[in-house]
Amino acid sequence: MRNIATVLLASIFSLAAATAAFAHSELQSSVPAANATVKDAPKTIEIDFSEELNPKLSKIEVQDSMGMTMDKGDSHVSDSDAKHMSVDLQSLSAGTYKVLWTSVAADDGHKLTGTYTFTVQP
Ligand SMILES: [Cu+2]
Repeated sequence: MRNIATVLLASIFSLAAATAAFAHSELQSSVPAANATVKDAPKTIEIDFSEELNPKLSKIEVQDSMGMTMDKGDSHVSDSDAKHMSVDLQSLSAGTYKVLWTSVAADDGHKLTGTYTFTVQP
């Protein structure tokens, strides 16, 4: 009986761990896409996440190859879609840019960060 209880408890714990992992808000897709080369300089960065975001703590920043800020500092989660975040960009010339995102899941407050680059090549 004791063994069954232990196994049961173990499976409840691993289920809980799997559920918690789902609550992390991962990057699902972005425009421009990670590692993309685009002809026209984008005016915004758009990212869709796997879970609803905390709008106060989640953000996107964009830097040029020198580490200069190239976004307009207006990163925000969409009012109509809490999984969607965007930021407006200054005018980008040819070059490679780095997108740095921070997602904080609305439900459990778990934080993730990530970066990717894209290239503007008119
Ligand atoms: Cu989580």
